[in-house]
Amino acid sequence: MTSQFVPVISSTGLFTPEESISNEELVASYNAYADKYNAEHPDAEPLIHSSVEFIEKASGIKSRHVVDKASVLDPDIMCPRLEERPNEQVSVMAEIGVKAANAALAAAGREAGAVDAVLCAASNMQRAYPAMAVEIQAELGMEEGFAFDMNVACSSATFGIQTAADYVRSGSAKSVLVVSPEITSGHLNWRDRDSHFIFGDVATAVLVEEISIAPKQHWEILGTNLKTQFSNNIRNNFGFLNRTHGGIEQDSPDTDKLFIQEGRKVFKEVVPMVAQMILDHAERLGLKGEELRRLWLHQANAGMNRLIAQRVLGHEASEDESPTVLDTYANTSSAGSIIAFHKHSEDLAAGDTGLICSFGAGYSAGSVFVRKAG
Ligand code: CO8
Repeated sequence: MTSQFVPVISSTGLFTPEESISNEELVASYNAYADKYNAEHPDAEPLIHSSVEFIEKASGIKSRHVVDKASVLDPDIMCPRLEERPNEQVSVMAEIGVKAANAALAAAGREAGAVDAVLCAASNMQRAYPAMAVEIQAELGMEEGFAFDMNVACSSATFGIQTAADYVRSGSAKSVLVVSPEITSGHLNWRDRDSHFIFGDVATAVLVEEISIAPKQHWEILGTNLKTQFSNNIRNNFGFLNRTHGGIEQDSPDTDKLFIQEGRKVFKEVVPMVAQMILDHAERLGLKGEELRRLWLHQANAGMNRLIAQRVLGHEASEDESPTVLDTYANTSSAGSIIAFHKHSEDLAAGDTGLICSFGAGYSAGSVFVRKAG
């Protein structure tokens, strides 16, 4: 039986930190660290320099936004330094999440008081509890409703969109904010040559609402689909039980309590898995790949997106068909496909169909087919 309640995307919001690090600046910092390490550890395996050319060719990334540039680039620190805040002050992740949420609310002309639920869907949470989502709910001034955190790594936002759409379909909410603050610079090992270039900081928000209250300019949600399949190839073993193991060295260059991955394996395994998932989902919805006007894919690697888009569309995708924001944002985990959608969707015409798709650790993947109303 189909529901009488129809979920749509009313609007999106984006918050971008002001500071940005170019590949040139990043590589100079890493190389200074490597030179210092090699001088201080003459008997150890020497660290090899990183390279601007490699980073751009292997990933498509040219720069990334961060919340604290100076400390990340300081070869003696190589980690953002954010002052601990008292409990009475809003946490930094909730703060940037609220900025993105307010942008989404303003775009839809919606008062926060009319929102029923906030899902904070991100790869890393500020703390175990109270939930960031509840803090965001309070900061927005919502006196009613409910909020909770959910983490599906890079796929958090699409998992959040399906969860929000299901709440709307079931009648338990009419207006749901999916907020994705990502301070990935906090969990990136800036001393690891293989991955120091990959991530950036940002926050996004998606407002999912019942069609009867949505603005005229909205996106129909034609269908959502989620998939998970266990893999050890992308891990972050940071957790509350770390202290029970004895001795944590958060700043150690070989720590697995920060982001680690087998990037090659991820590339090879995730491309076919995601392309097939999209095609199967499209078929179930009676859609053909070549009918899709635009793909807003997860922003991890330009080469991955090129291959996935080609398999889905049946031809090499143009920048117009599969836009990238990797060059200036890098991988922002769950926020990537939402940034692409936010920045590259206004020009589409009523009736155009597109796909928001994320993939990442877990493995996890989510597809959301949308059609512009109007
Ligand atoms: N500079 C110069 N050379 C380098 C560098 C560098 N920085 N790094 C590696 N190289 C060299 C290697 O040493 C190697 O040399 P050789 O051939 O002589 O051995 C050569 O370059 C090739 O190395 P790789 O095989 O590693 O390079 P790839 O071409 O595979 O590119 C990538 C590496 C870019 C990492 C690529 O594999 C990739 O993008 N893979 C997919 C990654 C991906 O999608 N990951 C998903 C992660 S997102 C997620 O879900 C996690 C969420 C958590 C986010 C929060 C944490 C911060």
